[in-house]
Amino acid sequence: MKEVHHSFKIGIAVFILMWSILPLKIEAQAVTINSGWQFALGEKSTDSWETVNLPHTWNKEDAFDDEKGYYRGVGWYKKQIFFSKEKDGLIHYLHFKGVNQETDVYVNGHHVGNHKGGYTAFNFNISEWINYDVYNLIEVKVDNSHNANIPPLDADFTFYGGIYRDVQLISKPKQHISLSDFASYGFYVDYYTVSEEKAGVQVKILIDNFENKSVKRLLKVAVLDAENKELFNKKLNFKSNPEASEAVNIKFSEIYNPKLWSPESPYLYKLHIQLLNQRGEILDERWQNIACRWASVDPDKGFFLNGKPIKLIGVNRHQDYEGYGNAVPIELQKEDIRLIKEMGANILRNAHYPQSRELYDLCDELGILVWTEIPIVNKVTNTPAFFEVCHTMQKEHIKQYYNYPSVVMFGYMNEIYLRLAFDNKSTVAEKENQKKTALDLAKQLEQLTRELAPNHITVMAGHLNELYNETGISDLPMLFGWNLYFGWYDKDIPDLGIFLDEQHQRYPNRSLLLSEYGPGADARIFTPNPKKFDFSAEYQAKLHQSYYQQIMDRPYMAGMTAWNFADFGSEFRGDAIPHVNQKGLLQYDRIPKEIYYWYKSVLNQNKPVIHIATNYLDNLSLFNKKEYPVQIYSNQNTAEIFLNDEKIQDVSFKNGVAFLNVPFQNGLNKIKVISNKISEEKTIHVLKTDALDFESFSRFGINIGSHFYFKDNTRQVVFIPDQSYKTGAFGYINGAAFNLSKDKYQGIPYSIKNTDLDPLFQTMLESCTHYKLDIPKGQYMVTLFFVEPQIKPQENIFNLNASDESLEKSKEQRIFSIYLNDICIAERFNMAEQYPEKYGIEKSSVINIRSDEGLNVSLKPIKGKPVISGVLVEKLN
Ligand code: GCB
Repeated sequence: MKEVHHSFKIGIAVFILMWSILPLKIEAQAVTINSGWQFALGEKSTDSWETVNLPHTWNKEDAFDDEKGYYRGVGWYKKQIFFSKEKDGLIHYLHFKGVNQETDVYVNGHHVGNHKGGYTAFNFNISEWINYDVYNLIEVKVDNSHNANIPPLDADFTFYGGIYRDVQLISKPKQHISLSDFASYGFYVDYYTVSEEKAGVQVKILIDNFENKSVKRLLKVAVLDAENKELFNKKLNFKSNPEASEAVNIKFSEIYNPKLWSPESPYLYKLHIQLLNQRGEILDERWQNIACRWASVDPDKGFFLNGKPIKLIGVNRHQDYEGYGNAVPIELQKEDIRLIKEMGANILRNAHYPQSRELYDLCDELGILVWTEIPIVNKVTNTPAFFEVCHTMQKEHIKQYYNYPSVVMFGYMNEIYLRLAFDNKSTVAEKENQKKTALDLAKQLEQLTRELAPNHITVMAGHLNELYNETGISDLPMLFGWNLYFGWYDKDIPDLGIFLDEQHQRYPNRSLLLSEYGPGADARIFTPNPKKFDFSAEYQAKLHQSYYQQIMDRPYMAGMTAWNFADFGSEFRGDAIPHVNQKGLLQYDRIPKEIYYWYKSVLNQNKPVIHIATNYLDNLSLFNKKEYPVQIYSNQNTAEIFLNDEKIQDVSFKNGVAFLNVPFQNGLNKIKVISNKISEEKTIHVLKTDALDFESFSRFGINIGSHFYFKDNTRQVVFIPDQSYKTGAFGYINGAAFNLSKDKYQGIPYSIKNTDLDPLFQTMLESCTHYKLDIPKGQYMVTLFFVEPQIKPQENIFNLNASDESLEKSKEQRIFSIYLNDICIAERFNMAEQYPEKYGIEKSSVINIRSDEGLNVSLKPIKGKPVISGVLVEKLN
């Protein structure tokens, strides 16, 4: 079809003819075809087809198992669809909302199209291949192999393959609102003026005519308010040229004193477009939220909405979900957006790719500003093909997401120099080439974005590296986001402000946002002495609370978006839960971590909030300790604290939090917090003891070589932190905590196979030959936990610094014999030899303690230094 794209200016003389009679509607035009697909992994010649429903991915299991890697290759889907004779004469499209990552579609054996890129929608016109009154075979080949010409090439998230969003069959009369402009909705809404006094809406509508003759048509376009009251309408008669795609521009007069859209008051107007034929039948129609708002950034004063400064505080979001991979039912995903709103966030960065369009609709409705971007992450390929895919992807992205009032920022790159910064193989010339390639692509995409979306803010995010300044890439977008992990991958928490001030001073014309920050946290880990890289709930709280204050103190910062809303899949990671990046404010299954409630209490000023942050503390063991520090989150000023109905303290809240040491009692503890408007009560079980007497408890676990508590949810045991031996207690006689890198992380940041107790194994004591527990006479089951820390360190750019020498030492053997008192339970124990990888090894033995000798664990070295990760003692008799 030829593209005409000239525009009709409608004159004042809008003539109303016979079309004003009540319109009839052409039958349902878009049908979701998610159910009953046949699926085969690998080539389609196979006999093993299974029936699946969409959304679907083939990686929801293998991206989380103990085997390294996940299937990246081809998968086939097929389905038979019946087209009745009445459908002849319509134009049929297959609409794919998201397929990762390269798709080829065949209808009755004919190749109808190819699409590259896993996160934008696409349409194929399949009309010419359809047969009527019979079944038609639709076959879809999907490939998620690494492809040097399709971004993302490399990133910290799992590239699940499959048709993971809905598929629709759309059948339209021969004249319809275009579905061929990069799978946009076929119209683009703009505001020729927008202020508190007045807002003027205009819309460009693309009409496709598939007939080989010119036809007369009527467009009816209306602007309605939130109560569906029509404010304006325009009717335009026009003639569609044969086989042409044409643009119609419609401009409405101004809305005076418009209700402005903002996160506090997300007032939405609506646009209604109808295309009618001469008989008054509706050929096509669209509804769209529209809103009166304008946004800008200022290098000194931050972000402005509707002319007023607002601090952007929110989250990044990945689309995957525990148990589903990326094939997540849309209703579950919408829940995320509601949780983001409920937390009090006013911005969402959809990192690192465009997400389901339904979610942007919800952001419009709820009042969440959106930064949306395409997945050009970590590195680029210097080929024309890669550049072309990037251009097309950004065109699809902008055109598909252009109309959402919530979308104020369009981005196109994340940490594009990450790989380069860690590259110690390329020559100087090759590195210069890589710098230039990324810069060239960024310039092109910046220009493209400004052309296609002149009223949006362009954005990009970079990591902590001078390369962004040196190349000038950070000065291209209107707003530059720093992804900063001070207190995690880099230096310390207070270094954030120092770095930002220095940047602001050096680059006074650059607008800045903190686009990522946050530590990993696991609800099974807690400690009164939180440390970098320990994954404790307390460290997460400490970092977020400080970062928030540092950003609030700096008016030039446009805002901050936490990394990440929820934990997400990243196959190669060795966090406390392997294959999952655990920097979420919520767990992968969307159970909120305590920090979510803290944000709620600082951001949500409308409703009173009180939250006792003890969810992770249940089953706390206190050995020889009087109290444990607890945080209470609230947006109130003060509160009274009661423990088991006795008042213990008055507290006042600063930065949304009050800290108090709770003198827990052995057994059940009821904490109650009352402020004048609101109260909360929590009950937690505590095992409190000053002796290993096994009187009020029958099991005792120690997280050897570590400063944190670790909760084993299966056994319902909390392993307590380690200590040096004290008479009447427990501890190591000798040895020191093992760390692969001194200041970077605790223990070994790797997935431990064959166990879910990764954090217990990941931290350990080295060179300990004697470990002692003063337990009374009796019979016990003693379980010791071991892992060999130095087998096959995997390359993991997000956890490791390439220059770490310790990583080069592979297969360092250690051989030792293990004794419980004088009984040898393992002779010449050699993990490197017995297990090819990092296996979590548990050794259980029954032992009778007959005197006051207690339990002595001896690790007698034969070669190298012995290691041990934990001990669990269970009283039998
Ligand atoms: C980043 C990346 C993000 C990672 C994150 C992390 O800076 O932009 O994709 O997931 O760091 O957790 O390391």
